[in-house]
Order: sequence, then C-alpha cells, then structure tokens
Amino acid sequence: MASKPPKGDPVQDAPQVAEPKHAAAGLPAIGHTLRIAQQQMGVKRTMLTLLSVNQKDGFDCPGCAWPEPDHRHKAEFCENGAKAVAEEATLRRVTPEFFAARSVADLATRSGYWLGQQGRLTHPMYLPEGGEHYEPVSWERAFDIVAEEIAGLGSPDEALFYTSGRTSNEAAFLYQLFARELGTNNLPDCSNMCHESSGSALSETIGVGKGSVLLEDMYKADLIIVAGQNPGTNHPRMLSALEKAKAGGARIISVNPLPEAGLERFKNPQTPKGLTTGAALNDLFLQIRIGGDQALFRLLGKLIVETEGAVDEAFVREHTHGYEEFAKTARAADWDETLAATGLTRADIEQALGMILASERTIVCWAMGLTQHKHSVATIREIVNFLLLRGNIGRPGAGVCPVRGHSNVQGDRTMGIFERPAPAFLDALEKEFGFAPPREHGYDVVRAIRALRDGDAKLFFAMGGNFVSASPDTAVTEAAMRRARLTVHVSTKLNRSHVVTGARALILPTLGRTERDLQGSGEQFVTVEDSMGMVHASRGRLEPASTHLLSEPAIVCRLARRVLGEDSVVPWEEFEKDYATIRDRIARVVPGFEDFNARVERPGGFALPHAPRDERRFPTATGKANFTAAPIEYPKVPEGRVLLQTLRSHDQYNTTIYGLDDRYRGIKNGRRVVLVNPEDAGQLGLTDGSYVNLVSEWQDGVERRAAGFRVVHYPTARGCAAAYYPETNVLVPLDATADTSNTPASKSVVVRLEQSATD
Ligand SMILES: Nc1nc2c(c(=O)[nH]1)N[C@H]1C(S)=C(S)[C@@H](COP(=O)(O)OP(=O)(O)OC[C@H]3O[C@@H](n4cnc5c(=O)[nH]c(N)nc54)[C@H](O)[C@@H]3O)O[C@H]1N2
Ligand SMILES: Nc1nc2c(c(=O)[nH]1)N[C@H]1C(S)=C(S)[C@@H](COP(=O)(O)OP(=O)(O)OC[C@H]3O[C@@H](n4cnc5c(=O)[nH]c(N)nc54)[C@H](O)[C@@H]3O)O[C@H]1N2
Ligand SMILES: [Mo]
Repeated sequence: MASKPPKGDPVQDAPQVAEPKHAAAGLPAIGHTLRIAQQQMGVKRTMLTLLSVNQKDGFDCPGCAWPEPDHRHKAEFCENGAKAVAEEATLRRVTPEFFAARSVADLATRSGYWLGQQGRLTHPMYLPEGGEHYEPVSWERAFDIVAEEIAGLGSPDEALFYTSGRTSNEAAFLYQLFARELGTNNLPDCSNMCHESSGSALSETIGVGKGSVLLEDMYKADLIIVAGQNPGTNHPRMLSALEKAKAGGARIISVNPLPEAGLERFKNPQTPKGLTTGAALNDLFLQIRIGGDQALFRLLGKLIVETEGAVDEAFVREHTHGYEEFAKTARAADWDETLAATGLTRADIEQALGMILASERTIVCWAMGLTQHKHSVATIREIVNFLLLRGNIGRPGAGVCPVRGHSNVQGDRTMGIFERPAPAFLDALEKEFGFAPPREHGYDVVRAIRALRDGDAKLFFAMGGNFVSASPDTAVTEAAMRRARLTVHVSTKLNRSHVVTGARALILPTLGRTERDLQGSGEQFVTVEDSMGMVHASRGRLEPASTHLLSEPAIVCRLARRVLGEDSVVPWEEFEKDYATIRDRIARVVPGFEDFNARVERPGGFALPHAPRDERRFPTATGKANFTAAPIEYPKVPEGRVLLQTLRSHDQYNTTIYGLDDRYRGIKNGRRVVLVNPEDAGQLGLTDGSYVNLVSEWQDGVERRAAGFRVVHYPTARGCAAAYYPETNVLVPLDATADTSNTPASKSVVVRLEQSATD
C-alpha cells in the first residue's frame, strides 16, 4: 500500500494527525491569534488594529457576517477575525519588483497559500498580450485598457462583473449602477456559490430572502437548531451568543455529519470560567448523513402534524397557505426511508421531537452544510415548513437564521448585486437616474463560466474575491478564464485568479476595510449589512498599504467616467468625492434606507425592515407564508464510493490560507487530507495514513481527480467523507448544481478513493 506522501510542496503534503478536540476557543485560541497577528503586523500594530475591530467607531471585521452585540466587549473579535485582519493589515508587500522577478508562469506553479502569504498589492499591474511578466501601469492607462476592451465587445452582455462579499454597500451600489448603465445584468457574485439556495427558498416561502431573527432573538429562544454549520471555525462569535442563549435556558441541537468542537464545548476567552472548563453547548448531536436533512425535517413535520395540539392552528389558518397538501404529504413520510437517508436512529429523532415539542420558540440556523447540495432549496423549504407548523416565524425568539459568510455579502445583494434583479429595483433605479436599465437576466457564476468557456463572454472583471479558486470544476474554470480577452481583478492580496488570466490582464490594488479612506471631501466611511439585516458604518484607521491604492468606490467612479464618458447620466465625480452622496441615492432607491445618512450615524446602526419578522406579513405570491410539499430527495451513493463534502479548515478564509493546521480536528501541517469513517475505510481496504487520489464520478462520464490525499480516520457519519476546499474544487462538476438556485453542489460529491501509486 502507498504510504509515502506524493512529491510536491513538502510542507503541504506532510500532514500530522492527532485526536480531534472537544472544545473551541479558550487560551490556545488567544495564543494562536496573537502569534499569527504578530507575524504579519508586529506587536504595536497588532494591538492598535485588533482593538478597533467591531468597535462603534472602528471598522467592521472583514471576517464573517455575524452581528455585533449592542454591549460590546473591548475585544469584540475572535481568533479567526483576528487572522482575517492580520492578513489585510500585514506589513508584507507585493511590489513591481516582485513581479519583475517572477513570471506569471512561475507564479502559476505556486500554491494559493504561498501567493497569499506574499503580502499586500501595492501598484496597478498590467499583463500585456503575449507578455510574461506583470508590469506597473498608471491608473489612467489601466482604465483605458478596460475601456478599449469594452468598446470592442459585440454587446455589453459579453462582459461579466463578479463581486465577492467584502465589498461595501457604497461600492456595491456604484458597481451595479455602472454595469447597468453600461447595459448588462451580468453580476455574478460569491452568493451564487454560498447562500443562494437560502435566498431562493426563503423568497418563495416567506417572501423575503433573508433571515428573520435578530441577535436578541437568540437570547429569547427555547431551542436553537444548528444544522450544517461549523461556527467554532467560521462564525466564532456566534458561540458567545449560543452560550448566552443557554445561560438563559435555551437548548441546542446540532445536526452535522461531523462532531464539530465548537458546538461541543465553548471556552469563552472573555469570561473567567471560559479560560478553564468552558460551557457545554450541545444538548443533542444528530450525526446525520450528508444530504439527509430534508428527510429529517420532513419526518419531524409528520410527527408534529400527528401530535395532538402540536400545530399552531391559529397561525397556520391566519398566516399560511398550502397546509392541507403539506400535511397530507408529511403524513406519508416513511420512518425507514428517513432512517436510511439520515443514518440516525429512531431514538435520536424521538429525542429531538421531545425537545421540539417542549419549545415555544425555536430558531433554525444553517450555513453551507445545507445550501450546497442538489436538493438544497427543497431542504431549506422543509425547514420553513417545520417552523411554520408551530408558528415559529415572526415572533420573538423564533425564526429562520441562515448564517451568512462574507462580512457584506448580504448587503451587496441588498444594493442590487444580482443577475436577476427585481423589476421594482430596476424601476427605482430608472426613476432616480433617468436611464433604462437592462431587463434581461444576466449570468450567475456557473453560467458565467459557461459563457467564458463557449466564447459568449470576453471580459471578466472582479470586485474582490478569487473566482478561479472559489469556483467549481477548476480545470474547466481555468480553461474558460484563459479564453477571455481581458481579466481584471480589484484586489488586496495576490491570488490564483491573477495568474490564470485572459489574453490581457490587470490587477487593480485597493484599500481594505482596516485602512483610512481619504477623498475630496475628507475622510470617508462605508457601510455594511450583517447576517441579521443590521446596517452600520465601518471606518478604517490604518495608513493604506501603499500610496498608489484607490478605494473600491473610487475605482468604479473613475472606470465609469472613462468607459461611459459624456453619455453618462450619473454624477460619478461627486460620488467619488463624498460617499454621503452615494448614500443619499441608496436612500431613494432601496427600501428601508430612508434617511440613510442620518440613521447610520446612530451607534450600532439600524435594522432593515423585514415584513415576516416585524409584522408577520408575508409578501409572497399568495400573500401568506407558503407550505411546500416537494418529494424527498437524498444522495444515493453507489457501492464502494463515499460522499465527499468540501469544507473549510480552521486556518483558512475561503481561498485565503492562513496556515496549514486545522486545530480542532487534530490536523497539523498539511491540507491534503481526507477524513473518512474508520469502518468505511476498513471496508475500502484503506488504513489511517495511507494515500489516495480522490476521483469524482459524475453522470457526464468524466473522471475528475485530486491526487495525493492522506486518509485520516475520523468520526464522521458512515458513508461520508470530508476534504478541504479549494484543493478539492477540481472534483465538483460545473453542471452539478442545486435545483433552482444553481449553486454548485460542493457538499455532495460522489468519489472513489483510489490508492495512489507508490513512488
Ligand atoms: N474563519 C473563517 N470564517 C469564515 C469563512 C472561512 O473560510 N474561514 N468563510 C465564510 C463564508 S463565505 C461562509 S459561507 C461561512 C461558511 O460557514 P460553514 O457553512 O460553517 O462552512 P463549512 O466549512 O463549509 O462547513 C460546513 C458545515 O456543514 C456540515 N455539513 C456538510 N454537509 C452537511 C449536510 O449534508 N447536512 C448537515 N446537517 N451538515 C452538513 C459540515 O460538516 C460543516 O460542519 O463562513 C464564513 N466565515
Ligand atoms: N468546493 C467549495 N467551493 C466553494 C465553497 C465550498 O464550501 N466548497 N464555498 C463557496 C463560498 S460559500 C464562497 S462565499 C466562495 C468565496 O469566493 P470568493 O469570495 O471569490 O473568494 P475569497 O477566497 O473569499 O476571496 C479572497 C480574495 O479576495 C480579495 N480581497 C480580500 N479583501 C478584499 C477587499 O476588501 N476588497 C477587494 N477588492 N478584494 C479583497 C483578496 O485578493 C483575496 O485573495 O467560495 C465558494 N466555493
Ligand atoms: Mo460564503
């Protein structure tokens, strides 16, 4: 059997494995935070920077979208927020000399980790057609190049404008305005790969595609179900909210194929007890098979329907539509099928039911574990059914809580970053600015890749992110990107998307959240919206990483002026000079932002309206909250295969790799690992420490391969495996997407574990 790691980067390919942890945060997290921060920023800058994260006069943490509590602690950040800040506030620099010394071909052989570790981009850089190196370019020339290429397009729909979710409301609003004045709705965004399934399911069933709980609701809940989410790593500040909820009497059920340390026990570094034993969070752990959630929630629905007095009949009568049909379908749910789909026992489900029936106020939280499957939209609709049955939407302490990823991904959507904008939004734009925005839908991420692949799109522009690494089917995506005439990235840090380019390429370096933004009218701030629809200001404090950086709003304004010229009806110059003038326009276009400039001055900001939450009003097609009764689906895995989920380690932020450890899961010094249940491994003839290639098998008959993964015996649900993203994106077929939302099914990839050849 192969037991030697394959050749390659010796550090990355030498994972060491220890027992997984059963508690998150605590003292080790503090030590780890400071170590990583000081490596990047030095001691003084570390303290200065970390103390203004999430403070009322500071900047919004560029980590996750979890909201800030009203009474903020002096250190209102977490280990992973600190890592995100350190990445941005690093003192390392990627200069023109760096590019002069390394060709693009050379950079394309480096790992994403290595690229990211080189530091902040300092100058606009240009890769001419046929060129081997990026060379420095003036901002004027850079905008000329984009304008030249746009002028050469057959139609504005041959251009793609991608957004990653760190972009501020102001920049996002301008960016969509530019794309639409140019004449296209091609605004794919990271949300297409993230919570699109949540948005699709919630808009249809409750009429608003966002979560219906505020932070206070967490503290009022009797029961919080956390399904398909790993908050210990990805939303660590949520653990404090869960701890507080528990102290107030709430119970917690987690639904996950993996036992995640953060949900087992939380050692809150802000409390004395947290530094010793910490608090147990989970009351019940349902170790579900990947993709079994719809079946689970359907069966729970059946059991509620069949329990005398369990359904909130008054609520169902007054506020919902489709109950009868749902109840009929739910009654037909089958225990045996559910046990097969979920891998749970009858006792597990009965215990959960007892907790559910004892709860007057239930919240369901979820993230990527539910959104990235073929049947994700149906799964989330099932959660809505489950909550509606007991009247758990639109009252304190209850509701739906899709926990968003990027710190402003929800705000970007509110600002109109969407390839399928609502007609009402376009009407408002038209009324405010006096041009006719295009009405035809644009491309989402998957369709954008196809358009590049097929030659239907020729220009790719990214406002942040790392499209090439974040997207599915890496080989297909990279080949598609290389067909573009021009690829442009507005970025803070170097990443793979800069080195897999179109015929020409530009890197436009920009300010990060942490940095001071000075414009014609003085120092500016921007605004963001968190996962719970709270809008607040974010003010950078640090000196910019280089004097050549432009802010994202400034880049859009200058680009728009150059591309649209005299024809534009938008006052781009004024917007660049004073962001308050952008907010005045947002106030007139986007509902809920009335009086924006005044209200955002309030400490802590303001909440956007949410009809189901605030007034139990459901702005759907039926005017009520809709029950739905979709057929039950779950992944069927052929003999000898496992179902692979692609997820995050503790030391990464999406495609940004902070380090090579995944502390809570006991993995050190390597990322090419595949976590497999020991019994499955045994049946497949594999032992802990053996090396395999992951081979994805999809209906198109193409075998996609990721080579050289160390097998790690891990207590995941039977039949399931896990490995890190983005190394495994090569395995996710472009066409394997969720129904309706078109989100890549990155959490259910059927793979064969093929023993890798000994060398
Ligand atoms: N430090 C850090 N913070 C982050 C990020 C980061 O990379 N690093 N990314 C940000 C972004 S953009 C996002 S979207 C969020 C992501 O936050 P998460 O969704 O927590 O991220 P993942 O690592 O993808 O974890 C998915 C979780 O779902 C579980 N799961 C997988 N499949 C299933 C299933 O079928 N059913 C159930 N019930 N569970 C399942 C996995 O075991 C895992 O616990 O985090 C945000 N915050
Ligand atoms: N297989 C698999 N694939 C996935 C996922 C998965 O779970 N599995 N998750 C998906 C999810 S949930 C998401 S959200 C996407 C993430 O997709 P993206 O948002 O595209 O990727 P990131 O890795 O977050 O982007 C990192 C880059 O953003 C740039 N950046 C950072 N801060 C700023 C800033 O302030 N301004 C600008 N302009 N640039 C900045 C830096 O250059 C950095 O290299 O990936 C998706 N892909
Ligand atoms: Mo995300």
